[in-house]
Amino acid sequence: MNADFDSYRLSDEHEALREAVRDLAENEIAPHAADVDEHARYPVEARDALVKAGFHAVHIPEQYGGEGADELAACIVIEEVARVCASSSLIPAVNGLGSIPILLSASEELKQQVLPSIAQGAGISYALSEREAGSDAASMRTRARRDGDDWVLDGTKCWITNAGESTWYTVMAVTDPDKRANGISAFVVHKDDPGFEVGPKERKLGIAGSPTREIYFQGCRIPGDRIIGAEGTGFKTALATLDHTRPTIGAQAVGIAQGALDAAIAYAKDRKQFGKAIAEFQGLQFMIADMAMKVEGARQLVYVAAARAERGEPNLGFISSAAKCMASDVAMSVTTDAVQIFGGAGYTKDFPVERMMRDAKITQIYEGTNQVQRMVMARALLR
Ligand code: COS
Repeated sequence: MNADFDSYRLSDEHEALREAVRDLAENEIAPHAADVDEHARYPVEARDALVKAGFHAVHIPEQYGGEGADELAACIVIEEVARVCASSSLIPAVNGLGSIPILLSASEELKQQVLPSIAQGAGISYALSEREAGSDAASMRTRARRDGDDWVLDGTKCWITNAGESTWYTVMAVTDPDKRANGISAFVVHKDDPGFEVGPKERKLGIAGSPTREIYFQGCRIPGDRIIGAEGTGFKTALATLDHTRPTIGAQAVGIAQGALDAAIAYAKDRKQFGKAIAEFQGLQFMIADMAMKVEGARQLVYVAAARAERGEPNLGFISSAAKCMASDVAMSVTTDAVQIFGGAGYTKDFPVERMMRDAKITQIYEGTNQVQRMVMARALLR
């Protein structure tokens, strides 16, 4: 583990980016958040606004037509969108998750094939999990076999965020079943490739606006050059990707928590009981102080993790898992407290905090459950 916590500094550009994304989020995303959740519909308004402003995938390098922003900037975008609508924040988050394997390990030709289209607004999903291979991702069964110059994929992936909306899918599949993790390779599949299909939408507790589906490969044939890196390196690429993206889930969690905190503060100042604003009661003041303290602590850890990932430091496992784990636990606790501060009103759909509480829950589960994060941290500490 690297003990160098000499951290990060937000530049004027980062602050300007935050201001611009917050403005867009409040004006163009927030007004639709409740409706997106209520009807479990894809947030097209958010997608269009994010693509138009170039905030849908800021991490794509300039040479592929992207913004070339650093990992801190990507976190700021996700955080600010999540502050008003967690479902919408999955657009930049999943575009990162799907494309980072390509950025880390793909040939220049494959980068040229895929990344410019992401920069222009096409979505890309990440397909690692299967029904029987969740935390134990290396036990996956989806197979890829060579056939002439092509690869042919067979199997089913599940929990695929934004499946059905994405144009591209980064897919991990077994190429050599005798080698377990070292017999897994990564591929890029296009939605129109023959033998590729998406399943029905899962019905979920939260992030209802972001479709989650199974995806099916039935003799799905893709050109040979769509393999990411060398055969057998796909699992390492998948885990190295998570080292970079777990901080972004931390950022999403921080954003959800900040949204709930902001709503709770406004409500506590407005709501009167016993002849005064409930914010004047010390019991609530202490709750609000604790919530803000946790959110700020989580934010700092997320930014440090993102800055270290950006610097390409080795052994990112500890810090990126710590950031994701801590921030998502904070999001769950802060959103639950926000509902408490709203009292009965907080339990209704008239206010956003119940949605934020439901949305927060997934951040403790996806991109590795918080139990897996603790496993990763413990391994790094005890190595
Ligand atoms: N980066 C690159 N390579 C890594 C790595 C990392 N962060 N962590 C491990 N590896 C390598 C290992 O060195 C090993 O290679 P060698 O055999 O050549 O040494 C290989 O990858 C397999 O690693 P390991 O044996 O540790 O794999 P496990 O099967 O024990 O799984 C966990 C490790 C549990 C950490 C992993 O499966 C995991 O993160 N699971 C959760 C999956 C997840 O997050 N799912 C959510 C999907 S995205 S929504």
